[in-house]
Amino acid sequence: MMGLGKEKLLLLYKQMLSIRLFEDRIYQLFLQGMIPSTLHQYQGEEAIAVGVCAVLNEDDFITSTHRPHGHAIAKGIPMEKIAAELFGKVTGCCRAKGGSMHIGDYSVGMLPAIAIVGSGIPIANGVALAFKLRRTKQVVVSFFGDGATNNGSFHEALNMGAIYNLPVVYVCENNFYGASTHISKVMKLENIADRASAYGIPGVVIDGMDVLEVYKVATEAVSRARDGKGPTLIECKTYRYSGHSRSDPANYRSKEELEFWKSRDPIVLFKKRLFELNILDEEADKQIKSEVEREIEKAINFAIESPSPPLEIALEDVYA
Ligand SMILES: Cc1ncc(C[n+]2csc(CCOP(=O)(O)OP(=O)(O)O)c2C)c(N)n1
Ligand SMILES: [Mg+2]
Repeated sequence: MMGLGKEKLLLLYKQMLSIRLFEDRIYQLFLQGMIPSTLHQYQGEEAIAVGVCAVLNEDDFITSTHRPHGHAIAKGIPMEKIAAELFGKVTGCCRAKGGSMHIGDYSVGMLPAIAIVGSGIPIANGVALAFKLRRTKQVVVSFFGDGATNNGSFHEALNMGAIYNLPVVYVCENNFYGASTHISKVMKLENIADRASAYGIPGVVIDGMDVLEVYKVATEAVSRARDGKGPTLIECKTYRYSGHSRSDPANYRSKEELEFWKSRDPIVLFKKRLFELNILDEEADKQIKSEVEREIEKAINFAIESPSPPLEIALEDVYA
């Protein structure tokens, strides 16, 4: 299966499940008032973060958005550090200075997430330019939404990435909405990937619900970037099951639309595939699920028991 062994396939499955169950559990805790501020959740989009990050080395970097929990888990930030950050605890990956929308950890190659829509793309270029000048062979992946591709920053960044042949891959998570606005109201193109041709780089449309397809296309794009051949734009068609943020009931979309996408759930589809390949059965599936649940509970307990940040650190990490 695309050079992927049984262990790696099961790891992809476990990571997708970790993101789904982590997000579901975090939502419950949010409803209990245990998490300050709002959340932008990743349920439904798991195959993208997992399929792409599975191709990357630990010292490759990603940039993320206001919807970063899935990217963080897939890039390898321990769930303890993510949960603690969400709870505003000093043991969080940004020592409680980031919160949900700024999750990141340099030690595993994730820049603190950038919630200004579209702004992560030029920043990814900057990191990629540094890698290029240092000749390190590291690659950067920039994740962003469909909405971000209507920002000037997207267009400037793609042009610049193209002309400098930067080692960067642009991954668009097209979930068809920017907040409450359907994509058809803000874009005449059917495929965002078509925009790549304006900058002379490859643009590919893929099924963002199929983790193996994501993995395959990301493998090609990352190799291309690593070999100095420049960027690729990958458009992943996907859907977010939640509203835009947790204060959004998503009344602007139909039940049928949501049901359609849920019938193509990335985890269910991949589970079916693994069953067919005799890599997974009900027993093993149960085991993986309970292992994931245990890890999540451990992470949440760690977050709850961790101390709040001391006042003294408020002025640390501040440039003057
Ligand atoms: C420059 C800028 N404009 C507006 C916002 C408010 N805002 C936050 S997320 C969002 C929608 C982004 O949609 P998309 O890029 O498709 O990402 P998705 O939420 O669908 O993952 C908006 C308008 C912002 N954070 N930054
Ligand atoms: Mg969107």
